[in-house]
Amino acid sequence: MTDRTTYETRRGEGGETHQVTGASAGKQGHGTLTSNQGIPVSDNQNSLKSGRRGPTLLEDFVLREKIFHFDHERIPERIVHARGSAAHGYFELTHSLSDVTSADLFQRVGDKVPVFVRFSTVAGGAGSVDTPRDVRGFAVKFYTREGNWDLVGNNIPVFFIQDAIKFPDLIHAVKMEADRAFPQAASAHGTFWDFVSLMPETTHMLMWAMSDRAIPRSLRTMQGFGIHTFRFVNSEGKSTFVKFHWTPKLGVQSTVWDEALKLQSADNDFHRRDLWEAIASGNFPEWELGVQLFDEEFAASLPYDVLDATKIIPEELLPVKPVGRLVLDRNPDNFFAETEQVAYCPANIVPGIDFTNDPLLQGRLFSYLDTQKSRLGTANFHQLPINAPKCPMHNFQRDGMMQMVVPKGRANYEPNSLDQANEESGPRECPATGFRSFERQTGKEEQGDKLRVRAELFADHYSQARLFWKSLTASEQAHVASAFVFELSKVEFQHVPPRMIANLLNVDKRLGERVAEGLGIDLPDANPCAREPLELEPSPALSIQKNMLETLEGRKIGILIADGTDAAMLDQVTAAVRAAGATAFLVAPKVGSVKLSSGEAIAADGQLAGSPSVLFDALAILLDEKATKKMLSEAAAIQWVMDGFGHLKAIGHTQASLPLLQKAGIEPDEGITGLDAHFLKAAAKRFWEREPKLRSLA
Ligand code: HDD
Repeated sequence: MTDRTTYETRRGEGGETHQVTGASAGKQGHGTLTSNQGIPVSDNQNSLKSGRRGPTLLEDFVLREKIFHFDHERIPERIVHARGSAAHGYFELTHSLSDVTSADLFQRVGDKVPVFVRFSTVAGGAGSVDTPRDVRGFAVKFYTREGNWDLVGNNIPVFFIQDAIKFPDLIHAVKMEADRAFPQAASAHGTFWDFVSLMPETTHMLMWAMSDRAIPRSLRTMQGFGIHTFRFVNSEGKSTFVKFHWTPKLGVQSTVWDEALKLQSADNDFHRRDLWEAIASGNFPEWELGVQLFDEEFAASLPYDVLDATKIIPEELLPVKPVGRLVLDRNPDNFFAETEQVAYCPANIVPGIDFTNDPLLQGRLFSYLDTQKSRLGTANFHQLPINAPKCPMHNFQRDGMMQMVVPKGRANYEPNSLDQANEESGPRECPATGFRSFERQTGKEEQGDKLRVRAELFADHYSQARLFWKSLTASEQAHVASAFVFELSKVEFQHVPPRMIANLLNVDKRLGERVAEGLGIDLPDANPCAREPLELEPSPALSIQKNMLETLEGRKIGILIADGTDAAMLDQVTAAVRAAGATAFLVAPKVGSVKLSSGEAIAADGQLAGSPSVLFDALAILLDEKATKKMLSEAAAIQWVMDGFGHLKAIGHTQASLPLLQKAGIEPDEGITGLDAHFLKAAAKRFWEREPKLRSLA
């Protein structure tokens, strides 16, 4: 809506400004509904008709404009990463990197730059669920004083393929199948496994994608990675290789597979809602940015290629140096204008940062700019508020569809000799501060004949897949093996699972055997390796379970109450949960009113059937004897407890609620507690050791 009292029109060469003033300007204030032309609307309920029961008239411009605009509300969704959620925030520098980069945002400790961060799934459409097994995008736009820098990464530090030329094939294979348009948001289908089993370079990433990393509990508990090796360049022009890592303050947390599946029906928007609510309630999600810095000599000493995006550098070998914090403190004002229209591009870099020859990165530098033209429809997409730099921007690019800027003056070319004093001649390049590509003295490998080849060490497809496998706990390994079984069990091409297992045998013999046993098929021979795998040292930093933070901060505790619940105990439990930094969410059979033991009636936060226990990190059951008896014939209550137990969560309960636990088949263990301090400690954990008693894993 246009505020007509301040609306300005610009006219003529001189660009004088005319304000709409006078008595008529004030007639419609902020509250008046208008058309897009600013014409006040008298009736927004009825179209214009000829007679009471007659036809609608073509002259009804109010109706036509409204429907015309509605018809064009959607833009093409992203070909990948279509489903996403985003937030505003800032990046604050905690350690200066001025020795290795001239990038302005890395100079002065305490400096903050605004950011917009979008998290996403990869395979599903914009309306798909939040919790499929999938890689998560982690894209950060830094609005620095020297222009926008986009670090467009994922929550897994490696990628499926080594060369961008394979990206369309990978994405075609993983998305819903071409003829039938299913499955939505799932890699568990024939074409995906057909493709990846033919591409041994995907093996390392598949190990991660089948691990618990691909079923995060919250966007707030994911790591992020820049993946490629980038370059820093300092003020002397010296280059240092760099890999970027985001580490969540709350630690990395994931779900159990059965929980992720059930979350899909419990709440399609589980991650989106969680991010939104955390920010809205002032619990701002936070990550630490860390860098791994190294030189050419170190790179040459590694048995793998740092230009190969299917490889990591273990942090035990090259520590991650903390440099700053990312805080998300503001939800978007409008999902479409910001989250949908934000256009990231790995080619957006600032002076002091540069690319390497990673062939996957090089292909990305073209793809993102290109896709924005098709999504946002015009080369002027950079003018959208969410994409525009927050520093001054001047050049001689002009016109194009949807030009929002009204450039002044005659100079739209350069060089020109128009009057500089009046700034009529426009901006000029600046050799001293402008972006300069790093001038590397290229070696034999980096120049020469035109070749469609890959560098030699790229042929090692299994060493790091094995390293990852060896770094996991037994429970995490069982999850990986079971995920392979689950996914391959959905593949109807009989010849594909054996071929995949033949690759897995090169990672670890037992892994291959376990997947074959889980599927109930014969064990194939291992695939021949292009390069024999190396025995690399495990990296404990890669395990979630080994590094999980035992904290209640940022978690959500589901508290089951009903008529008769002890008021004092409820007070005590909710106060303790809140004091520990978690949210207490009251679940009751009737949401409107629960009559506590004190006679006080309170409202619950959620109704039992609509608030399954998958939504919570730990459960507390505060039922008295009478309520427990009622719940024994309430499927939702039994399922609530059974799932909480099955998803390896702590359950604190009153003595009177014990029969409900028994009915749910729960055998007490360390995670089943009273409602005392022990519960708070248990609620900060998952009880992995419970799992083998509950389900057979591969
Ligand atoms: Fe990509 C979107 C991450 C390889 C082509 N990619 C996209 C997004 C993320 C990534 C997080 C969503 C950004 C947002 O929230 O809007 N992509 C990656 C990572 C890769 C990667 C970490 C490998 C290390 N991507 C990659 C390749 C190509 C693309 C090799 C093509 C050659 N990616 C695109 C794209 C998208 C995209 C088609 C879709 C929407 C968009 O760019 O803006 O251009």
